Amino acid sequence: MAFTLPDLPYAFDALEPHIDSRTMEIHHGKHHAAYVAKANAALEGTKFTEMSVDDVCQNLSDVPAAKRTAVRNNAGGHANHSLFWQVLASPTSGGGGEPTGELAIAIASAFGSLEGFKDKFADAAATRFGSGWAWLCVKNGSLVVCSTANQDNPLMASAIGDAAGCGGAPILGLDVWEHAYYLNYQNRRPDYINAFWSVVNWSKVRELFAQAK
Ligand code: MN3
Repeated sequence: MAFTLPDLPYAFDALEPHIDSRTMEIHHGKHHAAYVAKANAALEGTKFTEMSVDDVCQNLSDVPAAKRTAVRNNAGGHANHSLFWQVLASPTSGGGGEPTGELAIAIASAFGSLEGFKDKFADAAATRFGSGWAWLCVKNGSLVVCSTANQDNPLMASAIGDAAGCGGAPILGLDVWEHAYYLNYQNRRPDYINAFWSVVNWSKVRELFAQAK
């Protein structure tokens, strides 16, 4: 089965004023849709169309060499954006606030405090040169922060090594490509990163943490 563009789990304007409606519309309907179409084109006629996109990323080294770069970029883009939409929520529907439960305990254990985690994650996002992502991952049962370039992600680690960041399982991601924020924030990436905390869907991150552990 070919990949399909997942619906956004909220309206385009749900994340206003932190992430604007027009950005969401273009980001989901044009950028993410293009990754899906190009991943499908690259994988057409291969066994990889039977896998989940996360499994394709984890098995990237098995993809025929001639297709691997296209799959890295576009299956990566599909996987990354599919996670990204899920870990965001409207501030009026549970977005923002603080993590709870075992996730809160694990964050305090790994980073000293929630603020310690936010500083580390924001630093990874701000210092990623050019386009890429910041991640919170579960690795060997613990939480780690890393970042990757372009549409790479930590699931690709066995195929692309250090370029995949920490090699853990991502449970929170932040897109720092300019297409994710430029309409509203122009060159002010730190302002976008700061606004992100107002729309994080911590209950979803908590669920992904429980699955990944
Ligand atoms: Mn993007």
